[in-house]
Amino acid sequence: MRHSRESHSGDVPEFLSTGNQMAVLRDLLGTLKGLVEMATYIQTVDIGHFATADEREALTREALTREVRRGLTARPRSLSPWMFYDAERSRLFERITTLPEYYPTRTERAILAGHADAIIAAAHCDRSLPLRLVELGAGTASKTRILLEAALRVSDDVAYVPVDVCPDALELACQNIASALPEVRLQPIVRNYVTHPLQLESFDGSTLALYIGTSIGNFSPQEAELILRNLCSQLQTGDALLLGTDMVKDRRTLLAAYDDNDGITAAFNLNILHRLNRELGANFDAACFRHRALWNSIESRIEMHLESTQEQHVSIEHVDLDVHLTRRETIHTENSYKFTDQRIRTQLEEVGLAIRGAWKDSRGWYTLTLGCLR
Ligand code: AVI
Repeated sequence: MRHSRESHSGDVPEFLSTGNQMAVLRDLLGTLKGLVEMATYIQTVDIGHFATADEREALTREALTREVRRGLTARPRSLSPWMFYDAERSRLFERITTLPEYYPTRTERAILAGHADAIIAAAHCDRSLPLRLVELGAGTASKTRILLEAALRVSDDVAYVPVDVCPDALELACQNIASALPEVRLQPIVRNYVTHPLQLESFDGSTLALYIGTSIGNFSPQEAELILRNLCSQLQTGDALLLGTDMVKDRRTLLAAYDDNDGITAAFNLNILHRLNRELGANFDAACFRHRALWNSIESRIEMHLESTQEQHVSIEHVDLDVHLTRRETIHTENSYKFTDQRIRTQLEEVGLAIRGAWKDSRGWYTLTLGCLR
């Protein structure tokens, strides 16, 4: 099946109707130089000089080309998952979040529902000040609404700054919040916060940054540190970060969450191949690959791979690359790190955050931790 062209890294929301479009454009096209470069996921993509949609699309394709060349010529082979988020992958992820096996989303939602007032009270000590919630990777913001409702119970001046690479998701998030909570001021930012560190406008009040949904788990400890460091550089002393983390637990539960019976996670993983076919002229036959999820207890992470079910040659026309895969050879496509209390503490303390509170579900499967900038 051929998918329509989707929004992805580098796209500008020409249609973004909510919030300040000029601010969004400035943010996206502004200071995009001097970017971080990290071993696996994060690459430099400078879109500062490119104003038109065509130029931005060409640049995104160039980044994809570079990543595919790097990842598919390396041993073991790998592809960075953040490069491949498009509307179809986001749609499949939304389905994953409703699966019986995938507990993180509903567990986090239940913790928020039970403790939103306590979280807001801990983050927003001076109630006379305006409160701003800034969310990295906001998606559709369905869980954030719970926190915004709690914020409105203690303050009548609440702003919400959702940040996401996908304009479609951001538009939906803003529509959802605008219709449910019209009092909240919306300031959406389209940005790939992985490649382009966030730049927030100065704010006369307290800021609560949200990095929930265990998104941090998709990055190595070093990458996670850099993302949190960049985020904290935009906060003032006393501002807070709420971090959502999935905890280490029994192997069976973890594996089931990443290899569900309905094959939705498999489709989410295989979607990478469809995107390479569509955008880079590759000829992957998805039927010749199978989804594999494994628990790496040494690294404390679930790994997702695509395993070649037969010896095969694949050509990727626009990358000018032929790949020979042996039977059982794998392409490593995602990591999802699982946390311990100690690891959360280290991750927060190394970027200058002191833990002010932590909330868990009754099984201890998931933790929301509030860190305050010292
Ligand atoms: C987006 N991220 C937090 C998900 C996770 O659990 O690591 C991505 C995912 N991959 C497969 N299932 C869900």
